[in-house]
Amino acid sequence: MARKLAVAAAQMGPIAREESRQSCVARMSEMMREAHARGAKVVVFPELALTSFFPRWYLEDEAELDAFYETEMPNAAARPLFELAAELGVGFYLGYAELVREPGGGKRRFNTSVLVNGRGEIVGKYRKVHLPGHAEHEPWRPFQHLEKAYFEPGDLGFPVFEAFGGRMGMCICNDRRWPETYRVMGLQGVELVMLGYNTPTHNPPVPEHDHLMWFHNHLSMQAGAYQNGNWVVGVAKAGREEGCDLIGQSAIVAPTGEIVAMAQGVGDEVVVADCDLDRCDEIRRQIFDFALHRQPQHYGLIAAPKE
Ligand code: CDT
Repeated sequence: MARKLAVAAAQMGPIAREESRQSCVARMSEMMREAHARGAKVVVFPELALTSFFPRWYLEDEAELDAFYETEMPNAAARPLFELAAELGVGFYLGYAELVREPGGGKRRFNTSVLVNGRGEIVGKYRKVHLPGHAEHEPWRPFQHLEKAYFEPGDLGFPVFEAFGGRMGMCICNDRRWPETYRVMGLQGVELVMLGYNTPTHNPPVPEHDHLMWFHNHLSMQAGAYQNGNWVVGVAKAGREEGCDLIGQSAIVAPTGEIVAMAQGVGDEVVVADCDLDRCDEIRRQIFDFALHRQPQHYGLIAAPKE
């Protein structure tokens, strides 16, 4: 019998700098209700879904920066989403900025996602490994991409989690462009990779690639799905956010690399697809049988430390 999991990609339109977390959670709750009504068992929300994409701003005031982070999850603002999940029996993936206060007074900052089950319990956590952008203020840019200043690389690796009747994995935005992301989870038998993203349509260092942003988005996710034989659910925060255009194109990609469902616009939008987790075997057995065909003795450079 096929292991079909109905998954919803819950794309979000822009979040204004002044928009409250309560408002974001209300928007997500409405989409969760729609996803549930359409049969979904798990809902994937974007990266940094509780705030505007604040790495676009150079923030010198630490208190101003801290205000974009969550120090616990669920917290008061997010709890209604967790409660709704439990009420409906629907799980979700949620991206947010995480601030960890250390005993000595230090602060650690991560770009984080959690996987929540249909009882409203956190069953998995991931911290973004590949942080794009720059660490210093670069005033020549029309907008900043200060993820390297505002986060440290994730320290949890790429774990996979038994949930929703299968093996679930997570990554975040820029991670989706890196083959290692999917392969490390593929080697753990991941069947469905969830990810959220905020991708500007304009990349200031290489504007000649601007017309390729949509192509590269799908190229990365389709390659990650096919080359490892897993489903990929990629969900955008999209549209014109504080004057910065973000791509949409939230998509559900089959292990064959085919896009089976895609958002039509750049606003709040729910896309649902039945993902048969057993289809991973089509690729894993017939094309990329890791046990039979991989030749890791030739792959040493991939995992060698950086020079
Ligand atoms: N949020 C995030 O990681 N955004 C980056 C922008 C890089 S520009 C090519 C992304 O990979 O989409």
